[in-house]
Amino acid sequence: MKEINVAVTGGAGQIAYSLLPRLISGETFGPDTKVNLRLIEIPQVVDKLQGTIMELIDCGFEQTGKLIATSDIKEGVEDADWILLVGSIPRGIVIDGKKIEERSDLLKINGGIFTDQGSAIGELAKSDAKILVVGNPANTNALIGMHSANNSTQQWFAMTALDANRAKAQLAEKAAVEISSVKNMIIWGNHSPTMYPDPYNATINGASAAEVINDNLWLEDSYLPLVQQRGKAVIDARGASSAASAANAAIDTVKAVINPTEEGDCFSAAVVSDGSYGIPEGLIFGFPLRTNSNGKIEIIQGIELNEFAQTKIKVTTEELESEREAVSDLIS
Ligand code: NAX
Repeated sequence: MKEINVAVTGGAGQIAYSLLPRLISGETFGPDTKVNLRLIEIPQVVDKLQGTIMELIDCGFEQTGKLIATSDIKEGVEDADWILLVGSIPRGIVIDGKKIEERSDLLKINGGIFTDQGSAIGELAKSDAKILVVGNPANTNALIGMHSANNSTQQWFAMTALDANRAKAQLAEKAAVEISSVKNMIIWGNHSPTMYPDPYNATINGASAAEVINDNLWLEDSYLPLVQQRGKAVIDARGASSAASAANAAIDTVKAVINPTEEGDCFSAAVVSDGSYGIPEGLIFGFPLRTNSNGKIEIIQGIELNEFAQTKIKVTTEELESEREAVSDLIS
């Protein structure tokens, strides 16, 4: 069997609990790949990972390689092929007596984590490593990590696949079709309530989803907020943030990156902007992506953006620019 090394931060968190078995079961990297898994946690929590490792062993998957738990990011990411940065400090945590509520404070605190993790990845992970940032604020954490890594052959992504899956599911429900009929779902911009899930370029059985649904009022006034606020709705109902669906979206992203994209479809993730669609270069921005047959990831060009789309994309771009400004000292 081929062997790969996969590192996951936030290994004791709730997303990781759903994610880890699926990384070592053959489902994600294929039945012929043995996965060596490094679970990375903060020192206060790292011992708990021994229990997780026992459970992973007890799953009995033949694709399971060496399992380790560590609080040392360098040990975790050395020679890693894939790094899933799931761990981050949540909003509402109390640090030095102060409750962290402001997005700018959250950006700075997580920024500190992602500079260290980024430089370890840049120095020690494989030269063709792929890095998926799940921990929020995901786009700007990825921006900081990528700058600190300073390794142009590695590739950074921030996760918007959960938003895309949510966006597809709502279109399928409204149109009363199977979810597999919905393709080409693009999440433009930030993984935040300013994201733009694009119903005009999404397709249902090959036709524009907006035309099939034929109800622009619903699309613009109900559908958009429904998708943008879905994370909050899950928290309100469950008393905890999305975990199984977030883990599933991380698996979907890895599979989308390592397998060629079907003709007429795309996948959603945020990557560094090369100026496509007028998005300022260097921002980590949600674009329509495809993986070519040679494994190269490309931003799909030539997607038409109507006036409504342009207004929404402007808002999410401005938010990402202000996040970049808030962490400018970490990326200069
Ligand atoms: P949990 O709080 O259950 O777990 C996070 C874990 O990360 C904790 O065990 C913590 O000890 C660990 N951690 C913190 N700092 C670390 C560091 N420096 N190194 C290693 N581990 C560290 O959160 P969970 O529900 O698993 O969510 C994880 C992150 O995903 C959060 O930031 C959350 O906001 C984000 N999400 C992102 C989504 C997306 O679509 N991009 C959707 C789901 C989720 O909200």
